Amino acid sequence: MNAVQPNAYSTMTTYFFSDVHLGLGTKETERHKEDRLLAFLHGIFPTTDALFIVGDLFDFWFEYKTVIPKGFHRTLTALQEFTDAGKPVHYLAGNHDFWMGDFFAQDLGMRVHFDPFEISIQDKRVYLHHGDGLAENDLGYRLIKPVLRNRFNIWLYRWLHPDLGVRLARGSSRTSREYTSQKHYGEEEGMIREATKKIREGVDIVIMGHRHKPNVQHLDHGVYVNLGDWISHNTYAALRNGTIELNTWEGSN
Ligand SMILES: [Mn+2]
Repeated sequence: MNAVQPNAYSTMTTYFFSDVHLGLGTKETERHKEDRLLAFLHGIFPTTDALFIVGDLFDFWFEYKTVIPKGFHRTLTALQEFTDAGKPVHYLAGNHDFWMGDFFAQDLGMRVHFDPFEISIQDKRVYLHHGDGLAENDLGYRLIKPVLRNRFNIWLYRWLHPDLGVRLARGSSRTSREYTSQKHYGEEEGMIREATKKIREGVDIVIMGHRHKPNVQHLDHGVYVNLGDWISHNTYAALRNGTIELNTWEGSN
């Protein structure tokens, strides 16, 4: 990597994306989606000073002490190029990929977060939350979330054969998506309410995903950004000189 020139530093950018849901569709669809993501990662690489994945990179991720799922090696390698080059990659778990083990931190050198967190970037207070669990009326999910994240349950699940475990999980991931899409849980309202609360506490920028609907909204003295997704929108946020914007990846930088 070239040394950063002092005058080039101002163009250095922090990027955010979420909800790629790798592994969601057919082999063909997923191949194309991963191609788009890789082109994006390759395109932003030179100007990236840090990269944030705001959840649901995978439609389902589960790892064992000695085994990780196949099919995603190109993305994993591309992300490792960032960390190898000294560009920090933060990965905040979403509701589809919170069963991460130590692979991302230990092998890929990423900074893994399992809970929403605040971080200071370019003198801005930035708050990151995947966006799940904020819906007012979704009591079912609020009750099940601690069960799914329970260490003992994860340990038990690990003893299923991976071919069986992954099949079960894919089925339930699909069922929960169909179930959720039929109901109105006030998800968006819950997210905006949480964003407003954070901004009133002094946060400048709130970034979420999960909704699969790109959105930028100014709330009080801050801004709320929903990152959209990489299933149909190919959207990402760029923070440059303290200003955040939501962009669509059009195939070049
Ligand atoms: Mn999600």
